[in-house]
Amino acid sequence: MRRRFLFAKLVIVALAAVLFFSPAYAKTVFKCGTSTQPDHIYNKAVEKFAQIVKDKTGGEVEIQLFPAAQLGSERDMVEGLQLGSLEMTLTSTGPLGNFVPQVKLFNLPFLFKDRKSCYAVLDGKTGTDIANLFQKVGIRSLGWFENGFRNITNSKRPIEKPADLKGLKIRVMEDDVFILTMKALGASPLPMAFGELYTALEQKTVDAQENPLAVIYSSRFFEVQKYLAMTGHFYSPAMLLVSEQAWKKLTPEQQKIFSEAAATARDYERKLSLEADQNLEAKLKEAGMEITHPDKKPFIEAVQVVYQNPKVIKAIGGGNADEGKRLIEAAKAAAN
Ligand code: EAX
Repeated sequence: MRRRFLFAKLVIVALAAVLFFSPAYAKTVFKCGTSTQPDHIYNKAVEKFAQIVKDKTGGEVEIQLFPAAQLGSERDMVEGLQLGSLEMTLTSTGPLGNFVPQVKLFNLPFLFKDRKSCYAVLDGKTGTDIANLFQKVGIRSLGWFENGFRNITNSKRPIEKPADLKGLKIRVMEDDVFILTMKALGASPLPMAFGELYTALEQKTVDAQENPLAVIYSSRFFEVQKYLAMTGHFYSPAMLLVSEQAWKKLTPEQQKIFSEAAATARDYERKLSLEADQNLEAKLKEAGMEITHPDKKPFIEAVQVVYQNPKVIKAIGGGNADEGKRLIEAAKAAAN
């Protein structure tokens, strides 16, 4: 009798041990960092992604969101993915050209005329081929999300034409395509991490910055910038990225869930981004901003030099100028 009891006890202990150590029950926790404030569309998208992953994996995989550059700048976070010290990030393309130069294609000014043409190129062959290049640098792309069309704010004067930008110190993201574009428009660009931007505007280290309305609003730049010009000069995509080291820890089934959840979260975020563009102009006006709608033609003409810059063309081609030209022409054709 006693022996049988002991046997039953052993079976229970053994079963518990199997359950505890089996990978199916070991909970996987991934951190996902972003640079923007908690109520920005990036974070709503990551929350959506996390919820789908949690539901579909039966709680086996948990995604923890860290917004507002708590885990570092966008560049720091992408480096963290390579090192394996961070599992995920949703980032603008600002720092990405330093890892995969072909991404600079999507940093070109006035490349896309509307959202439809953006999505056609990003979700089509060109965008998919470029996204796949991240695997060569230890990163897995889960697709193109959206930051949005960027507009210029400043504390000095209303902007109606490129000449109004003359001499304005404008913060740009850390990529030469952004620097060259602002120089071509006559402004004085200063690359800087996003996390330092509010203070730099407040202390007048810079006069101006440029971002989509969703960022301008959620980061409360209207408190330190009087003028907003709806230039839409860059379409700024975003990418949901996973460290290759973290990706390999997932089962094939979990990887499939990640890819599907990312597609749903992407569509959701693009919808929020469109709504932000439709609603936030009025809110920023209410918050005291003076808004102008410049004629885009002289801006488009002024930035053509960026398209002709040999360094930019070569980088876009991954070191090959002919390939760079081909990619630019293909994107332009698809975008119009
Ligand atoms: O990704 O750095 C920037 O201006 C970005 O638009 C922002 O961090 C969102």
